[in-house]
Amino acid sequence: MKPWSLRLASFVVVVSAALPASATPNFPSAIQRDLQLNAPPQCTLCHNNPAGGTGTVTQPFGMKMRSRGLVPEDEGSLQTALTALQAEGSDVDNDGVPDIQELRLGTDPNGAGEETPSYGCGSSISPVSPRRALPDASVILSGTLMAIGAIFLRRRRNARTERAENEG
Ligand SMILES: [Ca+2]
Repeated sequence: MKPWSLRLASFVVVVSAALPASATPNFPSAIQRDLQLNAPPQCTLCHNNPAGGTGTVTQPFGMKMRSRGLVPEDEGSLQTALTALQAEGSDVDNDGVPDIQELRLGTDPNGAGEETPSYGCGSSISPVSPRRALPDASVILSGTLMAIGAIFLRRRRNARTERAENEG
């Protein structure tokens, strides 16, 4: 039987793996750099929520980028997909203004609103929803599990030390 600390470590690894992945954090700044935008686009350019995660790329622009080879965590695939959309003049909201041009103009290529807010992943410019500025639940849960694990390991070590002192 495995020591309980190994079982705890396994549990933390399994729970962490099961948590939803966040949006690829470098993509907004990479898009800003590649298209020479004044500010990085929000994660909701591609994801259906500001925190992102697996299965949340449901925005038309994000789906189009994926159809042109975009994969998470791969800036090369991001550049390839942006180049493809620009070359084909993609216009996912069919308003006559190509997606890449909309990004440069600061408008939302998905047609959802007047403009793309100019802040990165997880940020919020709306003072009415301050909870968006909080870390996402997976970060809080992972941190809590690690803290609990550290407390248990310390208690076990202290108990061993105490036992050794009593015996010796
Ligand atoms: Ca458009």
